[in-house]
Amino acid sequence: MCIFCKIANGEIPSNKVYETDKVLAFYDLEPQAPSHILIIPKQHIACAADIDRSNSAVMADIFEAASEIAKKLSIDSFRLVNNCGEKAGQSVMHLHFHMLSGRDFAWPPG
Ligand code: DGP
Repeated sequence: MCIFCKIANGEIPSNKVYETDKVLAFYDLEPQAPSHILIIPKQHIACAADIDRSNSAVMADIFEAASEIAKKLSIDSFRLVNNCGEKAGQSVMHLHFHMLSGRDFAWPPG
């Protein structure tokens, strides 16, 4: 079982921010911004390239989570980042979105 599946089922503890039956959000262990939250589906999906008709509803749940977290934590600007595949920087092969806030972010990202 992958590390984020273990976090989702409580086997590995995490600092939770938001939870529904479909998604979980918790603080990243290696923060890249003053606030760095990971939003994951509880269902194991390896990466964004594995989203299809059968599981795409979870993307709505993830974006709803981001919106709810922003309201709950009074975050007025944030960046949502998904790394899909090793060359894009994905190190944990369980779909996740980085929700980063609390500093300025460059665009284009480089
Ligand atoms: P990525 O490189 O896009 O696959 O991002 C994976 C992120 O997951 C990285 O920022 C560090 C974080 N991470 C890895 N293991 C753990 C863990 O056990 N707990 C928490 N909270 N974060 C983790």
